[in-house]
Amino acid sequence: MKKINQERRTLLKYTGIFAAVPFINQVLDKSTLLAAGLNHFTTDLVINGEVYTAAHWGALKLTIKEGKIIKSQNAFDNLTPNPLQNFTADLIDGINTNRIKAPMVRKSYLEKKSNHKELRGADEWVEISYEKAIKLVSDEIKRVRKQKGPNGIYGGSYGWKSSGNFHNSRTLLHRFLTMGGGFVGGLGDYSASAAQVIMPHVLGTLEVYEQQTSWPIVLEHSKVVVIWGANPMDTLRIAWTSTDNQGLEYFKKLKESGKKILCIDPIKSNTIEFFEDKAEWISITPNTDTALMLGIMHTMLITQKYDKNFLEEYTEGFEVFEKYLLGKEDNTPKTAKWASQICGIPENKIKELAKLFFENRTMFMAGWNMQRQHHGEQPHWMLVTLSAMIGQIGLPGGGFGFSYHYSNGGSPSTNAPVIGGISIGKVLSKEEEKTLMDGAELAIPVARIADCLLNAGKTIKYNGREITYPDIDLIYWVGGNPFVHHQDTNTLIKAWKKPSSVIVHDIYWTPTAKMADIVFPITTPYERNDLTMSGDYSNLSIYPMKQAIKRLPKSKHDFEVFTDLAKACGFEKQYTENKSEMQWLEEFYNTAYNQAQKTGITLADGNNMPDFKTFWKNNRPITFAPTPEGEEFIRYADFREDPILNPLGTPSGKIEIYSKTIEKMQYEGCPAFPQWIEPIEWKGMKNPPAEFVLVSPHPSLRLHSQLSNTRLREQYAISNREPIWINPQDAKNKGIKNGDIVRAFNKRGQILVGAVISDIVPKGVVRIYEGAWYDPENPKENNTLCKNGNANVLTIDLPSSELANGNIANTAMINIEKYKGTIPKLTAFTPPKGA
Ligand code: PGD
Repeated sequence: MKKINQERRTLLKYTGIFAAVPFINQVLDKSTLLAAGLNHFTTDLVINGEVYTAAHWGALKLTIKEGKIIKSQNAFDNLTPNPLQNFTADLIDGINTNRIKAPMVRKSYLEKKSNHKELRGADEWVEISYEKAIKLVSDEIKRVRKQKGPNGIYGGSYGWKSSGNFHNSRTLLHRFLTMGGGFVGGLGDYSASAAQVIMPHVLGTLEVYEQQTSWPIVLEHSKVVVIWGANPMDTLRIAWTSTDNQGLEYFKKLKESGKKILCIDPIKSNTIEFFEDKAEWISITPNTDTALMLGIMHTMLITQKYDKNFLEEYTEGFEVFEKYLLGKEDNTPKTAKWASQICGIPENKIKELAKLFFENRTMFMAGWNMQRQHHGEQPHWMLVTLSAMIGQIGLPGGGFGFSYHYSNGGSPSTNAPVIGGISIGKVLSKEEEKTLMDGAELAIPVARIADCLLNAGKTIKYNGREITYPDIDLIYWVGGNPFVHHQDTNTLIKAWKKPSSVIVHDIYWTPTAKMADIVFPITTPYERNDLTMSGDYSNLSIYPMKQAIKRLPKSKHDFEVFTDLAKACGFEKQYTENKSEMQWLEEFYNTAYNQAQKTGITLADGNNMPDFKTFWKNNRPITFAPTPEGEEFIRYADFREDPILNPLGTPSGKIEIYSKTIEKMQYEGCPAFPQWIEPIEWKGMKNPPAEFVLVSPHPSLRLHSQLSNTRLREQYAISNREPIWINPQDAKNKGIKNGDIVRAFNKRGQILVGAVISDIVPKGVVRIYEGAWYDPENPKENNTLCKNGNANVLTIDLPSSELANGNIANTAMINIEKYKGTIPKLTAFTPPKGA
């Protein structure tokens, strides 16, 4: 009976949300798009009407007038507005029309001047024909392969690219490089590398990319919700596939639920502002979360308010951790007072938290910023340990979740069949296959790229094995922006000058494109056809991504470029499988359609899933309903119910508070149980190298560096620079006023930023969002000023520890001063000379 009601409730709810999608206009004009180069694809274009597509920032309804996008809005009118969705038209041109409009080569690369590598980022560019670009690139790839084998080509090419299961630039590159004989890839990602490596040792899963206890369960059962170092109001505007928009709706419900909500964060983020007086902001000193957790646990231990039975039955190694907590060996009990001195939260508050968490059903919703730090393996491990002491893991509304802030984790899973996507294929030559038996040998931890380029032959440790850096002679980058996302830009510049060739595909003249030798002009997602699912955890909908407008005359799909390179290298047929864009899409869709046919899965409104032709013609998203199991999902409930029958994937089958595997590794920076370890730079250190802690979280009005080149920038730029938030007291001491241009600097570099004076940041801390396009004042000079304010010019390029080698973007100290020099003209969004 309960089940029937629930299914009905679910059905009504979801047909309700998506009923707002209006009928779609007819295709008014049929036009054939001829790709300017060697491949031809055809599709129908709407000239006046509406087109549905999608981006990381959700399903979009585009209004088209005379072939141009005149309006862009959320496809579902009844959902929380998402400001990222309204600037699609700007993406077609970009500020200063910074599209890459033709294949281009750096002048001195073309002329092969001896110092050509030194001129990367400072040279003139020359347009060449597409055919010539294909020849240049294919010849160079053949040369490097012959001389250095697959180890000479770096194709890790990290980045968020665009949504879409076919025009997936990174996979398309990997497909080309794999079929051609292999390449050096990247291990992990910039998002959650430290957690991804430590969590399997502790819980047997990646944890950060797993479904969370469902929101309906949290709303029903949790009494206390702790948002720990996360800013879902901003980060839920986007998702890896395409946002299903549900997370923000659930946070709205949480706000009105009357539950105790705590936000532990150095900064009063947009999420904390959103909760108004419904949440308590606990401002913590950056980089000290593990110390706070220890103080809470010590209090629990000495007040005997912790769950001994849970620890005994479900965990391994608490007795060793207990000794550490009590300071038996280091003479430092991790008391609330000890923790308070490190994390800046009053001792009494820490004690109060210990009692509150133990006595109430508590859900920790933790973000990833605290693991993007020096010793970033520790905070998540410590939070799992704290949750184990509380003993609510596997109970409804209790325990921890590391993905409520990302891609709508906790939105109930549907039974949607999953669409296919382009694959990396396999090595074609038997000879090369032999050298690629262990693909992992050919990958480096993704954030070690600069270290690898600078130190070929160096051996590093990584999660139980050793990796010797290959000697990279060619970099191929698509769908990412390392001159924005990588830490310590000035070191990256030095490293980038090592290889003989750098090839980049991008839509725009990004700082990374400007640092290349050869660039290909790529179409925007609105100039091609694709498909995506929404909701990385819920699998809620399948979105058509219909081409909205004609492409620029010389631009190419990544797929076309790789097809022509594959042709030049002799494997075009294997690369394309003789399929066109629309044939691939039909095949991907049919993977899901056939599954639905076989299993009888229907849409949320009870209708059958349409066949591909109908789906494409209808031009509207299709949506599936959550299953009762999805609605009632409680993470680790089965393990809790029977840890013998449902053990975790750890060596002991239990939660490993002490890991013998890690003990054996004997790694620098990652001991065998979670600990407070001083980071390389932090506020409480003895001789701080600078005055302020820099926090560089994900931005509110763009996705990393994407959307920077739209008018959204007008909403946040200060004096035409990236903003820096400074506490009023600090600003007064430095003589800085709102709107002033500030030089932020340390031994790694210097940037210009625009001052926002606000008490949302505590004294001694400043915030600069990551994602501002690097804009060097004099590209020929070492350590030149970044005119636009890219935070990563100031961050540290060191590994989290020898275990995970994650990036430590959020461990850094800087100085600030009012800028007194001549204010240089911003050129971040201006194409380079010759383009
Ligand atoms: P994006 O801005 O998304 O950033 O770094 P990432 O490189 O992913 O870059 C995507 C690029 O792909 C853009 O240049 C875009 O134009 C291009 N692109 C889009 N679509 C296509 C396409 O179809 N084809 C091609 N060829 N190109 C395309 C993000 C990274 O930054 C991440 S994930 C994290 S989590 C890190 N976070 C931080 C942080 O918190 N703090 C700091 N300081 N630094 C960070 N860096 C990391």
